[in-house]
Amino acid sequence: MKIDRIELFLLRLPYVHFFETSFGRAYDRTFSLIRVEAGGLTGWGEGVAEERPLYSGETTETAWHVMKDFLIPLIFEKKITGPEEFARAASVYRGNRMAKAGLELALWDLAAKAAGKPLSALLGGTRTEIEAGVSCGIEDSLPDLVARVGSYLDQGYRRVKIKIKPGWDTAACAAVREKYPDIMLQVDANGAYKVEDMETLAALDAFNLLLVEQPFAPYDLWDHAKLQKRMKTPLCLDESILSADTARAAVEMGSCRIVNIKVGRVGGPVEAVKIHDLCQKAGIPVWCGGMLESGIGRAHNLHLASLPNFSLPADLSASRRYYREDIIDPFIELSGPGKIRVPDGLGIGVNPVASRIEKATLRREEFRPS
Ligand code: OSB
Ligand code: MG
Repeated sequence: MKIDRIELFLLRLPYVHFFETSFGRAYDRTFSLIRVEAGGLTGWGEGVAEERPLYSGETTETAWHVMKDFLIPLIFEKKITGPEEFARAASVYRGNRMAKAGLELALWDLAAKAAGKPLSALLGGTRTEIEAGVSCGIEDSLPDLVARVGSYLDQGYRRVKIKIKPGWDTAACAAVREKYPDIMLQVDANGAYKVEDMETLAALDAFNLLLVEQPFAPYDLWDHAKLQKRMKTPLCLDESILSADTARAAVEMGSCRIVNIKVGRVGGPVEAVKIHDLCQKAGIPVWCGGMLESGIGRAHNLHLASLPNFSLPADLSASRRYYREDIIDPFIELSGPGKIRVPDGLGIGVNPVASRIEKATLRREEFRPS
């Protein structure tokens, strides 16, 4: 099915509550949407590159440039119609994984709609409901943090992740554990620590955490391996895992015992499924990470998280955890305590709402084959 038209949108949506990580505090999210049209069908993807190159080296502007000047021309010139063909062709370009992923996601939604199936069926999903978790940012005070964790538990979440950084780690864990000794709890440092901090990190063993996510810099597989030897809590890598090859290296080196998979970070679902399969063979559990996506990106994550080796709760929460006016209808809701149902309609199975997208759009551009 020939692609007739591709449209890029740059959006900004305000968060219901600020989100602070070791990178800093943010009050809203700037991201891109990708819309592809073929034979009367429409596929949607979301680009998770952020305004500033903090989590990754990509930004909304570099991703726009790479999509506009390299990847979209590639689709039209090579008459690409499907996501797997796109992933193969796009691999001639290095890096820029978030740009690649946004387009590949849109092509997956389109392919599933053309096949008359939910996306999960094309990816090899086996679950109809996934375990949902919530990611809690750094707060102004420890009582604020404990109160926020409490409000998420009241809403039905069963697994909580808290962001840590030097100076907001042991005390934050102690404060949450004192009030909630038995909840499923994990922490994420977004690479904020250095080798000199091994002692502080090893002390996190005292808090019965499910995992410690990305304590060191993305490139630093070696120090993660050294730390993992000293800790009984499993380390989990997020930023470090860019591909199936880096996942294999991390697993073989013992840099982690758990892997976080995000489609944006690894270049799209084709690579994400490879990582899932490789980890499954190696006995390494994976879970689906999030980038505070809008409903479109989150729906894609739900389909991916339905694969069998996604065996730990995801960073996937209901629409209202993130945005007052999510851009899909209906909103994503908890389907039971700590659970979200995988949409069973065609493709991603959620409907983008044109008026809400328009309201949040900063820029829009459309492309057609020449
Ligand atoms: O490191 O997992 C992360 C959000 C933006 C960038 C990086 C991360 C996150 C989250 C949010 O933790 C998880 C979610 O989408 O609920
Ligand atoms: Mg993370």
